[in-house]
Amino acid sequence: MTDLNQLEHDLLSQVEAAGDEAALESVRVSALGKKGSVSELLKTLGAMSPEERKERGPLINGLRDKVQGAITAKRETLAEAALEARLSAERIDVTLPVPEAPEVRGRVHPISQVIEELTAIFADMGFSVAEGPDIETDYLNFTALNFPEGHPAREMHDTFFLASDEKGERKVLRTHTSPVQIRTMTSQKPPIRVIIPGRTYRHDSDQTHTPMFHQVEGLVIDRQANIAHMKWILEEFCKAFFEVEQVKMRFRPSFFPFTEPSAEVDIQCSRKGGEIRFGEGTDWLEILGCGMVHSNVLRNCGLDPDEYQGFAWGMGIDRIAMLKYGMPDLRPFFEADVRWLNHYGFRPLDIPSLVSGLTS
Ligand code: 2NL
Repeated sequence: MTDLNQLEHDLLSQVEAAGDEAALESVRVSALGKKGSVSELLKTLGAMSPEERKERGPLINGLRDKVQGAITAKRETLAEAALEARLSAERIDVTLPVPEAPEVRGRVHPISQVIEELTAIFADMGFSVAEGPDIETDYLNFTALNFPEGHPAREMHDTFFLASDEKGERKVLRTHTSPVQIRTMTSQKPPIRVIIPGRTYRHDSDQTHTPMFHQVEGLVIDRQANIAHMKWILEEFCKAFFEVEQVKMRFRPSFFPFTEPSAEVDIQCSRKGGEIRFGEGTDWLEILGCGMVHSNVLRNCGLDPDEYQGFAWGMGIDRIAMLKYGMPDLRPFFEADVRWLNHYGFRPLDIPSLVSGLTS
């Protein structure tokens, strides 16, 4: 029976050579499937004489059993090998340290933190937050704010000028956030209570100036909004922001084109031992500028100065962040050094609020 022996030898070596379950399955189909080589042999038994069947039957059935057995054994071997491979590929060392989750490892930049704090304080007083583009028209950045055409104040701002647009209008990187107040006054009806935090740009760079810096401005417009309201709001803000019970403030007469009268505001502080403390001491520190909105600005926004008045103020966010958190140098704010951020940054899940505390 050399043909049967040959077939057995071929099939068993094919089973042995099968490298994976799919290859093994195709060997099984080619031998034991409906049209498989062994199945075809089994079909021939029906047409045989009883004697021949008696002789060939056990041989062919034996071949089938042998091939079936070899396939079953090989399948187990392959399954074990696959499991072994998976176990070693997915091996983990449970003794390694657990990496910290991003919300644990990450830090919030002090500027973002201070913006969150400002927003929490002014939101509590009924203010909303407005934002606008960094690139503004010359009109919104200067003209609408009562800077006369060709006035040196435009140059004083160390403006970054951009190419004119298709209508020939000169564009600038905004030198303050005030254009957003103009946008607010022309698009909303009073009463207006809004703060505008954002990036601002001036061509200036030294130990205390960076070409990009952050400002927050506030604006209140109503029929009777007056200086007393402004002083109260600014005092409440300073107490909440510097987290002290009392602050003394000093309003010095000043000049801005967009306010009349205008003032610069100092808060009392002590500088004992090189550390600034607010609400005590005999020194003064300038923290903001403010004033009653100029009637020309109101008119430029379509508001009748006989019907509406209001006040506005502006301060440098980077500066008040440095003061509050005792950071001596402005430049690392924008150097993206993770060591600095790890030291001065804030935990992302400690969200500032007046209820839980600004800085927990
Ligand atoms: C400062 C001074 C100030 C304003 C900003 C303002 C805006 C409009 C109308 C009137 Cl639309 N005023 N803003 C007013 C006074 C001062 O900023 O020293 N900032 C760093």
